[in-house]
Amino acid sequence: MRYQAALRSADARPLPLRRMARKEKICRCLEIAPVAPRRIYIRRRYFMQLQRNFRALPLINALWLIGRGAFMGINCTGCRDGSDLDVAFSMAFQPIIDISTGDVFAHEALVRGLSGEGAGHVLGQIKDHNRYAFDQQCRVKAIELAATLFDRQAPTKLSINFMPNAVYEPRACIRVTLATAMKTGFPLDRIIFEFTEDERLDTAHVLHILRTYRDMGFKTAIDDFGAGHAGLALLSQFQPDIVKLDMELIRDIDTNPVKRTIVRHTLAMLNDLGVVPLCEGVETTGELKVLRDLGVRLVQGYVLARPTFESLAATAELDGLFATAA
Ligand SMILES: [Ca+2]
Repeated sequence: MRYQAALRSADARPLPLRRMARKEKICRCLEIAPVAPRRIYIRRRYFMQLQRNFRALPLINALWLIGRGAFMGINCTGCRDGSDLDVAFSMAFQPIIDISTGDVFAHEALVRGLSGEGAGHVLGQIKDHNRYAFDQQCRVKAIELAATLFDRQAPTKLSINFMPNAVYEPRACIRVTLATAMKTGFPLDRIIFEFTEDERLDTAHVLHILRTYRDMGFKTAIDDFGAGHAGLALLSQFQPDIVKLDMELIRDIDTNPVKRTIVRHTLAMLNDLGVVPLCEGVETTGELKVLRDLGVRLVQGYVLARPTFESLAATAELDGLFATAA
């Protein structure tokens, strides 16, 4: 409400013409009706202060959407911060490399036990009663750890797996994520939300989440594309920033001409749609070389780096690997 009040009490003085384009862009982000842009006056000083503090217009946009959601009565009794979760866990990080430059594009946060046990150890304890709290705490832990581990000056992104069936209403359920990002100063446009489609999910619900997250300034990714139910039907209705090709398509692609054909055409399709492909589960230099020859830039897999517990993988040793694959 504070943000709405700030907007309502906006300056009654119109912005100079040269700033109209910027103002209209802000209005679009805030979903303010564009019918009479000259009559919408924004307290510039207020926004500039927010931008200085958080260096991100998407955050302002997100706060507006949340405020509007609260105003519209969007809330739910399950909206807790997950602090009462009865499962202890932490995170490992696996880099996603841009093999055209050798730079780390992002780190995916992967759930682990407190002593580094595999994801199955933790996920086996997640049931209906704690799914929401777990999903909330995954986001909190990933952002808190990333805020301490990531180089603040680098544009490296953080990729978080979220559970669509643990999101009741995206605007309400994102509050803890935003609060954590604000507390740690982690920019929203450096967060990618990736998810896997599941047969039990309501597609309309998934689309609502993805579109809301995009409006808030987050990046989105479809995970495990080509496996199970994560496929073309969803892509036809929503084009995310990134599609992660499932590791089953990548495995042995250097010796399997059928997989090469499927991946080559999938890449062409994604290129036409303006979606960035990411190949995950790359384990051999042979697979890496084929993907590079097919024009893939973003790669994730053991051949580049394994997940490292509560730390970031050293990527300096990748030079030798690229030389091998060349
Ligand atoms: Ca994933």
